[in-house]
Amino acid sequence: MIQHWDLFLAPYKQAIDEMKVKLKGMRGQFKMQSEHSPIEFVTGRVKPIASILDKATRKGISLEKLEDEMQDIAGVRMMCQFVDDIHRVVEILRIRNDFEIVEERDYISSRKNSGYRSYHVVVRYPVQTIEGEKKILVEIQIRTLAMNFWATIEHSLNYKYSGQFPQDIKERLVRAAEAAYLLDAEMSQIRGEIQEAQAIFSRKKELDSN
Ligand code: 0O2
Repeated sequence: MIQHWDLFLAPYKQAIDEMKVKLKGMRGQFKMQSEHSPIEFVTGRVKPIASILDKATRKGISLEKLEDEMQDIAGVRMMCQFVDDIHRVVEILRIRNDFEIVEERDYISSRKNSGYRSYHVVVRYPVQTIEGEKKILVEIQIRTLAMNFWATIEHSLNYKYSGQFPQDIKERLVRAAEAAYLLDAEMSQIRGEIQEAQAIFSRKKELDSN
């Protein structure tokens, strides 16, 4: 069984490794042009087997249909400083031709009831294997640092309480999501100031290292 999973998950791992290199590369290109990078950092993971099985049961997906019906076995996260950066990143993803966009889910314009905000882009990414090309579904989640902070904390609590939050925790999480929303809004208001400071700081670092 383990061997079967290793074989099944190998192209997903390959897709994540390749996409991380490519998407991190975009950050380097912005830096090279001394432009603000809309991408702060990129992470990726293959969903653990236990979570795949859990989700398959929850959503009634048979194991034979995992490949076509579970869109986030391979997941990439792109973190941005500002909400506007998310839209810039999505536009850049739309013009790339190394994958095909299958679906977009905008949980920023309409957040989930939990308070979750993020922009999801599901893509079909081709990996080259010794048996030929294989197209893999990858879910790219694009979010601000504040959205990521909230989602990471909520995810751990969700695990702790198996999704059954006590009422007070649920309310606090919704309030924390509102605070994260306000933080993003405030940061967007002073975006010009922040970027000017960051440009001065990176020029100074460059001068110091010469
Ligand atoms: P993990 O551990 O991140 O892999 P569903 O799973 O039913 O909510 P669906 O149809 O798979 O939804 O698509 P969706 O909601 O676009 O993407 C699911 C993924 O988005 C989740 O994966 C999380 O990563 C993230 N997500 C969605 N809603 C929430 C939320 O309320 N809180 C947090 N913290 N993350 C969320 P998994 O499989 O849940 O988990």
